[in-house]
Amino acid sequence: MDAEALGQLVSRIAEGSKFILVSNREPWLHERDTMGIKVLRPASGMVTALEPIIRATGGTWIAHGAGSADRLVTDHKDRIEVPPEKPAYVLKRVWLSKKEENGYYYGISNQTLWPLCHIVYTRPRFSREDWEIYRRVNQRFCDAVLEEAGSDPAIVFIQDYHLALLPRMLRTARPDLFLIHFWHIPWPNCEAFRILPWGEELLDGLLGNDILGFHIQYHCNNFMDTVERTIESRVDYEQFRIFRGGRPTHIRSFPISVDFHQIANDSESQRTRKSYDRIVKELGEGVLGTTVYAGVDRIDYTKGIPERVKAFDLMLKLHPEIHGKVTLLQLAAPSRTHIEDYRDINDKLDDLVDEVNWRHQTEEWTPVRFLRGHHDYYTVLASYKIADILLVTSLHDGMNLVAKEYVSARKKNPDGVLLLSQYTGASRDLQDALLVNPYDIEQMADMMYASFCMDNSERAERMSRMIKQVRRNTVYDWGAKIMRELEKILPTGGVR
Ligand code: ADQ
Repeated sequence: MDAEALGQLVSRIAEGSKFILVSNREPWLHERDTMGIKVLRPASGMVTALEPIIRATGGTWIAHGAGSADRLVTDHKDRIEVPPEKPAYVLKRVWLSKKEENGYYYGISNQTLWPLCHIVYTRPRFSREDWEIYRRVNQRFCDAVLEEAGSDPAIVFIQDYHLALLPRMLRTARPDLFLIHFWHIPWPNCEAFRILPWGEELLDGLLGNDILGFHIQYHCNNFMDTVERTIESRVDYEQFRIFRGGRPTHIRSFPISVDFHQIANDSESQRTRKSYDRIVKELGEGVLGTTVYAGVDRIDYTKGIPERVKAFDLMLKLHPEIHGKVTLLQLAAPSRTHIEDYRDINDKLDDLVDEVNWRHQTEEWTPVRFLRGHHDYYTVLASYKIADILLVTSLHDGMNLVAKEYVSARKKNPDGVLLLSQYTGASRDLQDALLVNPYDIEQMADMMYASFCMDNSERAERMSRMIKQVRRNTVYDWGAKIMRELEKILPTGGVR
């Protein structure tokens, strides 16, 4: 399945009705800078996955306009055509006040639902005022979708935990719409979920959907159990659907992926080569003579970044013979820095990296190189080329696209080891990775050392099998699987 085939599939299924994608995060931000206005792509797994699909299908993407120059470039209906270099779809922006952004995005989305669903021992915060704002903002998104749909039939594809109440709002206003929702983060077990004071309202919101998707079956099972124990409904375990108010919501797993061929090609491009040379220059040529362990993450307490630095430190303590022969390169994009837990982990990481470097470094060798920042796409690809071993050590992660991007970037040269947390959705798909429990620092240090020692043929065999896996299951296959599921539940004759 490629972009074109997916585009054709969606057009056939949608039969001329509108295709509307809704998410909190916008795929392109316009920011003011000293030179005028610059356009940015956010570091977000959700955007990375969805952009190729909407490019293929056309339609409208509705999202929060968060850039400082966003209003300057949109028309009177808050719309702009994107991507900037080759417009393929419309971006419609929803404007939020600072107070709304605080209550809805920094409050409920990222201090309540994010920690509640990830279960990494960061306590969720509950504020009734924020919940009211969350509800109001969901209504704003609802208004924007209704305006965009007009009176036409439409398929609305909703993203993530920021918009849990939107499906019920849309279902009430327009019972004829087809609603699909993809939840990009884990769904917790019922015991973890039941502390949410607004659990019933949230579930009712999600049960407005026709299809609700998660990355893995385990999250589907958790969702079914949560509904059964929390809210009045009929839960059908045989067909994995839930009836509330007559119409069923189909619960399905759709493991997300990446644009394999695009990443494989771009990894061999001149721009990636240039970024590669720039990183090597910045780090010093000497780094290429070492085995490079790399991490590429948003700085988030779920990603297990301090844990991997500690494991690297322990490996150096246990194996002095590899001093000077290994480097840990971490690309780390600051994220959600208005939230205290995120500021804490930033500070903690600085201290930890200083401490580890202080303990082991010599005049010629700095073991940990920490490149803080939102790096551009080609720099991320270049870091995959540099990485002999890629570290994905999330404490919990819905899928984790970084793991699949690394594998794609290795197509031309099937070499390199993927060390992967067993608590990522990706660990179900990439069985040739070395799986680790990131809470167990000692085991992780052992596995890091085992990666260092792995012989060439085993590395190549494992990587080749993972390349095959990702090539057969790209983001277009993910989109197609969702669309085929929609086709199954449509009345004969399509959306109309
Ligand atoms: P995220 O938590 O954002 O996604 P992930 O899937 O790893 O996590 O995607 C991160 C994206 O940002 C990747 O495309 C990566 O290349 C990019 N990125 C990371 N660090 C960067 C940096 N320093 N500079 C620039 N770019 C960087 C959420 C869920 C995941 C799920 C995705 C998609 O938490 O579990 O896989 O959505 O569903």
